Amino acid sequence: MTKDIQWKETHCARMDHGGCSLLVGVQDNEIVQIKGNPEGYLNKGYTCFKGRVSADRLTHPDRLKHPLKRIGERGEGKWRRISWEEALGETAENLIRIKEKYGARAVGFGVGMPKGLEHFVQIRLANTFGSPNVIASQDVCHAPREVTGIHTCGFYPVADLHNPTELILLWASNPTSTNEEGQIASIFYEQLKKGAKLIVVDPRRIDFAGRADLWLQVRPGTSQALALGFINVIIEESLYAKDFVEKYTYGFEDLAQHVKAYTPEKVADITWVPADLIRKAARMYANAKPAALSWGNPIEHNINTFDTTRALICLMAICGNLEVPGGNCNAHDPKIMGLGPFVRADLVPNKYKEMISAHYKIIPRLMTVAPAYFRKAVLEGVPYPVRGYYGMCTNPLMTWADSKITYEAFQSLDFTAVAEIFMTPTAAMADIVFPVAHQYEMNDIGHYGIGHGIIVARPKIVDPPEECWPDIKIINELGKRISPPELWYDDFEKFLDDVVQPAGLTYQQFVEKGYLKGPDRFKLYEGNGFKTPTGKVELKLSTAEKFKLKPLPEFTDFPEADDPDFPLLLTSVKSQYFLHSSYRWVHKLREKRPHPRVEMHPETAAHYALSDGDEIAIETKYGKVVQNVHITDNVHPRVICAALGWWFPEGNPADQYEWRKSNFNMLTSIGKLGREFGTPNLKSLPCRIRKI
Ligand SMILES: Nc1nc2c(c(=O)[nH]1)N[C@H]1C(S)=C(S)[C@@H](COP(=O)(O)OP(=O)(O)OC[C@H]3O[C@@H](n4cnc5c(=O)[nH]c(N)nc54)[C@H](O)[C@@H]3O)O[C@H]1N2
Ligand SMILES: Nc1nc2c(c(=O)[nH]1)N[C@H]1C(S)=C(S)[C@@H](COP(=O)(O)OP(=O)(O)OC[C@H]3O[C@@H](n4cnc5c(=O)[nH]c(N)nc54)[C@H](O)[C@@H]3O)O[C@H]1N2
Ligand code: SF4
Ligand SMILES: [Mo]
Repeated sequence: MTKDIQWKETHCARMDHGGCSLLVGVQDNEIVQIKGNPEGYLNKGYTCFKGRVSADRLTHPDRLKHPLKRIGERGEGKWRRISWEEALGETAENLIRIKEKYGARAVGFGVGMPKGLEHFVQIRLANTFGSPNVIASQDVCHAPREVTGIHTCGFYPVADLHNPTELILLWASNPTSTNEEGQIASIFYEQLKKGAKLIVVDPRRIDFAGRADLWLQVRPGTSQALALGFINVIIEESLYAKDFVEKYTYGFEDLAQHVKAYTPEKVADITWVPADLIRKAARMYANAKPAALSWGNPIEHNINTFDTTRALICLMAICGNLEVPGGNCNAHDPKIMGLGPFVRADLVPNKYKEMISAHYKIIPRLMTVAPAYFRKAVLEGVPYPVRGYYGMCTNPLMTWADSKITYEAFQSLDFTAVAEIFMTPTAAMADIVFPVAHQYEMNDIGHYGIGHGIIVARPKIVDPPEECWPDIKIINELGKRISPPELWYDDFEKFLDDVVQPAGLTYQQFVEKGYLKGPDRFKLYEGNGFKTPTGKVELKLSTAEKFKLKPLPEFTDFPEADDPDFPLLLTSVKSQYFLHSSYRWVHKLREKRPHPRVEMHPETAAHYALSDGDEIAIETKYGKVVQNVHITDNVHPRVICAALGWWFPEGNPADQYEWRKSNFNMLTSIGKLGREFGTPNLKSLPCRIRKI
């Protein structure tokens, strides 16, 4: 007899940044239904399709269920099942051998999009092993916003959508697909219902553009010019917050002088946004008190990301929107363990000087190594040899720019271990593959270290397959073998207790609460100033000379020069049905989007005589891929928008599942990088297309 459905509470994860509180129906150790929890702090009952089918990740017959050792060539798809003891032992032996020969820094510890607490336990592993090299996609994901924020105003300014706002300026973000920064789309709808105005800056007509008061269809890769145009209008028309600017900013006169060059007419030429619309939008933003600027990922997807994030923070500041309710705030953490002690940063005190990227004089405060620099170290030995890698929660062959170089780097490494839920093109190149327990199968904490002032409980709901271990357990056991064992726990779940211990809670007590949020604190600057060298918001950076940074944000050129041989501009968006390169193997998701599709305007399609569904080759200077045409007037006739992260789990294992065929990062290059973060151009790439 089957038992009644039991409903358990947890938070969604590993499908985007996560955050929806869920009610999960369980019968006989199997999840039978998932629905939104009306009490959820971030989502208030909302869920998306992929959240509702997320339990299908657990039951796929081809899921990895045993540790594997490669027996064929790298990427040939030949494996032998081994025991955990053997998998951990062999990994430890190899990493220690590399350490003995080249030093601890010759091993890179890889993480992907922060998915859960294991992200930080992995950083701890790098530290206990003694390696300064944590390899992360931060160069294209949030570090530019966070670190530029710290340099400009002393904190990472997050849109406060939990307090009433008069206007949301949604800049390069598509919450109905991505819930960027864990700000669930429902929270935007609520603000709009209560009368907030909306301006959308996006080259595509996203869902929210339909609801917006203004939509600025910006040319990809020109956001910093547009932001400087806004600032020009706001200063020229004297719409800025004079009292705040006078008391709390540094370098206003320099900025004012500097932006004179960015007239709406000039900016219109660069950005394709008509001058009148720039004026109108700038006035609307400046006159709304308060206004929240909710920014997205593409501002970090080109070599000019430092200028872009700087310009946007200057815009928030001169309109007096920093640290006010409904503006852009410093989200204070609840009483939880700080990241530094949790990852044992003290064990590698000279990390910033010793990490690979130190060689490239990156911006201070960026503590992970950009994938571009990691691969140069592997392939060229610059600034020193790097020969080993342990990665989890990441699929670099698909998600790092310049996939051909990624392939070469993974071919060249002496040893690679990967922890995964499913065999991927990257895992296929590993020497050892660890099978992991997944969301719903382990206790976890979400949003730790994300900078939004909240952590959410993700308690275990069902048991994992027998040999699938949570990443934290794998790291804990590996840690005991490759670093001083006393730095690790008998019971790996102690790491969960550690995080909430300062709040006087055990993990189980935290689960009862569901989430912990820090205090709302506004206008702390009135007493303390800003945490910058001048104590003010640095519109002009006082440390520019010392750190060799640009004092003022500027537009110098397009990320890549126009090229008549490549007449179209290529950009991309994240699919609402997948997370980057993940889950093409989940049938209910794949049914929604069976093929990689590239959006193009009807005029463009007509020009190339293309119809919906046609296979086309998309080519940049760097490579070529195949995707299927999807005709829509949501995009500009000169812009095409391709799909990311595509490989084919049903494809030939001996060919690493056709990882080249439709993979967007075959079209990108690491030949040109932004100096501050090591960011490559992922968007705004000149391209051409042809029918196959
Ligand atoms: N061209 C281009 N490149 C991009 C982007 C872009 O917009 N354009 N976006 C960039 C951004 S913002 C990011 S954050 C990165 C993301 O890059 P990645 O983090 O590398 O990509 P994902 O597909 O999110 O995750 C990779 C793997 O994690 C595995 N996984 C999921 N859950 C778990 C788990 O619990 N444990 C373990 N061990 N593995 C798990 C999945 O199966 C998947 O294979 O990509 C970046 N790359
Ligand atoms: N479903 C789903 N959700 C996700 C993810 C996922 O892969 N899938 N990834 C997660 C991660 S790690 C991240 S970082 C976030 C990212 O979340 P978002 O920032 O929302 O993601 P994107 O889809 O990269 O881009 C958002 C919007 O920017 C527009 N855009 C593209 N190029 C440009 C440009 O040059 N200028 C401007 N102004 N806009 C541009 C796109 O048209 C798109 O509508 O999403 C998270 N959530
Ligand atoms: S919006 Fe994100 S957190 Fe919410 S259900 Fe969907 S995938 Fe999960
Ligand atoms: Mo990201």
